[in-house]
Amino acid sequence: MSLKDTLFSNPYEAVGAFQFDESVVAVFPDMISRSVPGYQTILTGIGELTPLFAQPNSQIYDLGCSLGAVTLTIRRKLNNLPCQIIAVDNSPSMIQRAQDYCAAFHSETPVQFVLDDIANIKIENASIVVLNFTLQFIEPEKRQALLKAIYAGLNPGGVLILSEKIHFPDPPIQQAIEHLHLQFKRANGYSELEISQKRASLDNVLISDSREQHLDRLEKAGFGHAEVWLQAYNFVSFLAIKNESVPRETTP
Ligand code: GEK
Repeated sequence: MSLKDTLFSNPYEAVGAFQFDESVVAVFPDMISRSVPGYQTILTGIGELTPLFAQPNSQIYDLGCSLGAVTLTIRRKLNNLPCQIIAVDNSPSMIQRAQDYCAAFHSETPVQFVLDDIANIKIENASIVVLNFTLQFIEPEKRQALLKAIYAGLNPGGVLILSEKIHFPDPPIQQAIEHLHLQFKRANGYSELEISQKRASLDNVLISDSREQHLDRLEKAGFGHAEVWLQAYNFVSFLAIKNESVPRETTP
């Protein structure tokens, strides 16, 4: 049972930079579902996409796995297709808790939990790679290289599912959609104090891009197909597919 997120309910003199530490881990499921519109629908969608793209004897990566929600969803939908899941997070408390959660559900699919920075992970023989709200925490200048490495490690026909908080270049649109997100948080019981302290804490930690920047980066990484498959206010999920290998032309 996840505890209620009350991390920012008391006034702080100075709000520190957000960290994925033990206090966050304890309230994480409650925090993410009350803060990220569309989170559950994205998990459901990732589950539905799994049988379409998982390839037998390939690897599936959940990068920035937190408590392993994506890993568990994918594992359920693999239906014992022989694959290995690699779940990575650089927060020791997250990885520890993810391992405990995962062990509570029986499955034939092996999951390897790795405590490391995703920049150090070699992606290989991959059919599905998921970055579910993780890229936004990576330094912007390192994002393109990470997507390139993911593209290189995907098998032909493999996919990257990338979910992110985005911003909009047009200020009136940004303001209106930001308002919708604020209303979502208020409706989920967050006070004005909690909202403003959390925002200050995430400042310079969560650095968002626009939809266009993401699509441009995916194209530059090599993906032949990329599109938004779900958007809830300023939260989107992209599906990017690596082209099937085309048969080499035979010389007549
Ligand atoms: C979910 N995917 O529930 N290397 C590894 N992990 C990192 C790094 C990094 N460089 N930077 C941040 N993280 C999950 C939700 S949460 C999203 C993902 C959120 C990890 C960080 O420790 C945290 O667990 C996760 O990325 C981001 O579907 O809290 O908004």
